[in-house]
Amino acid sequence: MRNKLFTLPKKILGTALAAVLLPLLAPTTGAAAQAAADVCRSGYFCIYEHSGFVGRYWAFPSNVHVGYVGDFMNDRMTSFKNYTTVYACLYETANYGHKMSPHGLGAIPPGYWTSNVNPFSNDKLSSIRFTSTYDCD
Ligand SMILES: [Ca+2]
Repeated sequence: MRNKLFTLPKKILGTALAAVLLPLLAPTTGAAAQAAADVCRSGYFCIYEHSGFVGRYWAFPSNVHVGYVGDFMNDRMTSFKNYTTVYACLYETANYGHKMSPHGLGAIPPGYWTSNVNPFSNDKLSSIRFTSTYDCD
């Protein structure tokens, strides 16, 4: 009986939190991404499924390395924006294997973006490591 009294407020709180958090976590896709002026925010490395920053989208904060970009984005990246203050190293396999060199770069500098990666890097990204130096090794 006592437990039920405490169950209700938790449920209400959980629902309220979900209502606030879910829109933040939901990826922007397709037409929604095209309509947005720029969905990538400062402090994030953003990857997009297609050229021109459209299609599936995901944003990664630079304070956490990304050992795997997730099934939703794996082997799909065609354009990206580095809106972080650090370099980003991109890899073809999970856990930082087989370094990629989009546009011949050793690392993606802070502020750099491309609307269409080179064919050797297209649809291959699986992991991302952030570093304060240009060296990805
Ligand atoms: Ca793609």
